[in-house]
Amino acid sequence: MTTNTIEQAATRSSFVQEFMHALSERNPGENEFLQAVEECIVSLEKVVERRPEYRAASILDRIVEPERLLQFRVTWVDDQGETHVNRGYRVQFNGAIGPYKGGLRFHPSVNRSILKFLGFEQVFKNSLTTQPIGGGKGGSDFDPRGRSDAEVMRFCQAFMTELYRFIGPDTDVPAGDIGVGGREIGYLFGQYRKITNTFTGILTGRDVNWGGSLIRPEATGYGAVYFAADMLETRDRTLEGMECLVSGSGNVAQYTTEKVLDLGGRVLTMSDSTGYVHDPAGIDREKLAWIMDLKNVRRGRISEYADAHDGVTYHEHDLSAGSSPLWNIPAEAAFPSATQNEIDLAAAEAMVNNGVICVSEGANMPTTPEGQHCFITENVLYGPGKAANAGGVAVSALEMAQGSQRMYWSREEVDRQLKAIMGRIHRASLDAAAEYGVPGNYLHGANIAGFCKVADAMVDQGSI
Ligand code: NDP
Ligand code: 2IT
Repeated sequence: MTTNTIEQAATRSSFVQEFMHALSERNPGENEFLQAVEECIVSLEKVVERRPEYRAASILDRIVEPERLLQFRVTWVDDQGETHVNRGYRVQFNGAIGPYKGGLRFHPSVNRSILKFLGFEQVFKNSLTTQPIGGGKGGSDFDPRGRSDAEVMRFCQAFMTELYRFIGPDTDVPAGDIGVGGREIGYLFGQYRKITNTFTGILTGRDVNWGGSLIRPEATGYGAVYFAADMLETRDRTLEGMECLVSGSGNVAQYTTEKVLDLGGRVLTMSDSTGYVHDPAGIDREKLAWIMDLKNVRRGRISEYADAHDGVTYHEHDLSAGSSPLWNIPAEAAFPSATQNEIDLAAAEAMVNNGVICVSEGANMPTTPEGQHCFITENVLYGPGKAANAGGVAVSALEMAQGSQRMYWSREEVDRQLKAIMGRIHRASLDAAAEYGVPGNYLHGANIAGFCKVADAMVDQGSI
C-alpha cells in the first residue's frame, strides 16, 4: 500500500469498510469491480443516510449485483485451419430505467471482474445521459491484434451465434468498446440478421448505410472534449492554445484529438499498448488523418508515426511496471483515452507538478483511486469517465431513437444534441456535488446524480 492508500483507508467510514468487506467476500479476486464499486459507495453513503426508502429497499446491496451474468464458449477456426476456444460474456447489470446498453470489448485481458466493473460504471453513466437506457457490458478474451479480416469475421459470427439469444432491441443493445469498432459491428450485425431473419436495432455503432447514426464514431471523443470545455469555463478558461496530452490512438483518442483541434488546443501525444509518440509541434489535422489511416485501415503501430514525421520521438513503455512516462510531459489538459488504471499516483503527481489543471476521462476508470485523490486534493478539474465519456453511449441512444422512427438526423443535429447532453451531465454533476457539500467535486457529483434516478426506479418497481 502506498502512503496515500493508507491515508484513504484510514479515513474510510465504518459503513464503507463493512460494505466493501462483505462485497469482497462475495466477489473474491474481482479487483477492478471492487475498485469501481468502492469509488461509488464512498459517494453514496450520505445519499442513503438522507433517503431511508433506499435503505428499506436494500438498494445498495441490489445495485452491486448484476441482474444476469452470461458466459458462453466461442469456438472459431483460424486461417490455418486450427480451432480456437475463447470465452464470451454479457453482463446485464441493471435494467431499471431501460434496456441494458453498453459495449463489447475484445481484448485478452477481458474477464468477469473487468466486465463487471464496466457494467457497473455503465449503469451510472447511462442514467446521467438522461436517456432511457439500463447498464450492461460484454465481450471476449479474443485478441483481434494480428488477425486477418477473415479470422475476425469468423470470430464475430461465432460470438453472435451464442449472444443473439440474449439480446434484442427492447432487451439489450450492445455496441463497441476496445477492439470492437465499425468492422466488428458489421460482422456481428450481419450474423444476427442472418440467424434471426430480422433487421432491427440490436447493435449501435452501425454504419449510416444500415441503420447507424452520424457522429456516433466521433461521439465519445467529442463528448470528452465538450465536458473539458464545460469544466474549464467554470474557471473562465478555454482550450484555445492549451497543450494537451492524449493517451491511446483508437476510436476515443482519435476523435478527442480532432475536437481539441476544433477548439484551438494542441495535442502533443498519442500512444498504444507498446509505446507513445511525443510531437512537440502538435498533431495537426493532416497528421491526425495519417494516424487514422494507420490505425483504422493499415492497423499498424503508433511507433510508425515517429518514423514518418520529423521532430517526433517514440518511447516504448512497459505498462505492467507502472504508468506511461507520457504523463510526465508538461501540459495543461489531459485526456486519458486508452484503458483502466493507466494513471497511477506517481503519474497524477507528475501531471499536477507539470501544469495539468484539467483531466477529462475518455477511457473508463483510467485513474487509480490514489490518482483521483491527488487530482481532487490538488484542485484539478477532474471529470470522471462515467460523466466525461458518456457522449458515446448518449449518441448510441440517439441512434436507437432514429432507428425506431426510421429516420436520420443531420450531423449538425446529432452534434447539437450531444453537446447539450454533455452540458446537462456537467450541470447535474456540479449540482449534486453542491447539494451534498462537496462543491466542484465531479466524481462525487456524477456518482450521486447517476445513482438517484436508478435507485428511484428500483424502489418504484418493487423487490424484483
Ligand atoms: P480502441 O480499441 O479503438 O482503442 C484502444 C486504444 O487503447 C488503443 O490505442 C490500444 O492500444 C490502447 N489499449 C487498449 N488496451 C490497452 C492496455 N491494456 N494497455 C495499454 N493500452 C491499451 O478502443 P476505444 O478507443 O473505443 O476505447 C478506449 C477507452 O475508451 C476504453 O477504456 C473504453 O472502455 C473507453 N470508452 C469507449 C467508448 C466508445 O464509444 N468506443 C465509449 C466510452 C468509453 P493497442 O492497439 O496496443 O491495444
Ligand atoms: O463505455 C461505453 O460507454 C461504451 N463503450 C459505449 C457503449 C454504447 O452502448 O454505445
